[in-house]
Amino acid sequence: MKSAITVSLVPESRGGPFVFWDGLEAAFERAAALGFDAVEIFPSGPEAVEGARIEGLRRRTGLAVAAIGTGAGWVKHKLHLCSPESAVRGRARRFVAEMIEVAASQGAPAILGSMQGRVEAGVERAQALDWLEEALREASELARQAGQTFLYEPLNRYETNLFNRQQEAAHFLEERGLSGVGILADWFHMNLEEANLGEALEALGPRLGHVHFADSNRRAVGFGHTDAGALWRVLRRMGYAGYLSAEVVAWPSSEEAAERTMQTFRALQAIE
Ligand code: LER
Ligand code: MN
Repeated sequence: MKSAITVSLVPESRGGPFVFWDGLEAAFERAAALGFDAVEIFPSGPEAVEGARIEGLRRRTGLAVAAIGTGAGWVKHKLHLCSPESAVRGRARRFVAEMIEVAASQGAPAILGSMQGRVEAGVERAQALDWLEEALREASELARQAGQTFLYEPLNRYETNLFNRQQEAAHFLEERGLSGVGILADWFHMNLEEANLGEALEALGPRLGHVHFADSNRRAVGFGHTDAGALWRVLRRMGYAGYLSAEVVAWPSSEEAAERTMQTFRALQAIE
């Protein structure tokens, strides 16, 4: 398993679950110094992750880009894929498509988190799920053409009413034949929604594409009460070889959250 740490480039997401806030360069450098394998980026839009600058940082530090979040489409522009307004859904789909392309150019998958939206008042659930299916099909096809998977993240009940539990999302993807979509299991959301985190992870099998590595309180793993050792054993048994990416609040500071994450990661790696 590989380690990653998040950086937000979106001032409007201040206070959100991201470790680094002071730009790409500082994030890559601190992550490299602490021994992380990769950085996960939450950018304001496709232009923020284009081209030579990130390639230069990747080369200089030897780090990869683990994944790129699309949530700024919601945070900044209030776009989402299940909006009752077709023009908003269209803009949301274009935003996601552009993010998939820039992510793929950095060798990374894009994530559908907040941009999935919700079943809005006055919309039938079946209709919203059809919109979600259509958007996931388009996104995963684009990602496939670019040699990537596309990641779908079930969120807790306070953030969406689409799918809150891992198995509900996995069944939906299965039933709709969305084989190019991987699931992003965020341990913070899981802690709120799952009866048993280990069983929920294990049931995902090869669908599991990425992990948001967060403790029960959304602080760095080691600062809450999630049994990380038990989950690590489950992931190892599953043969999971992807990222554990720290999407956590910068508590008590960015530096201490990053250090604690790496300390925990090393301790997990040492488990027999
Ligand atoms: C939001 O709560 C979250 O977990 C992000 O990864 C999705 O944008
Ligand atoms: Mn997450």
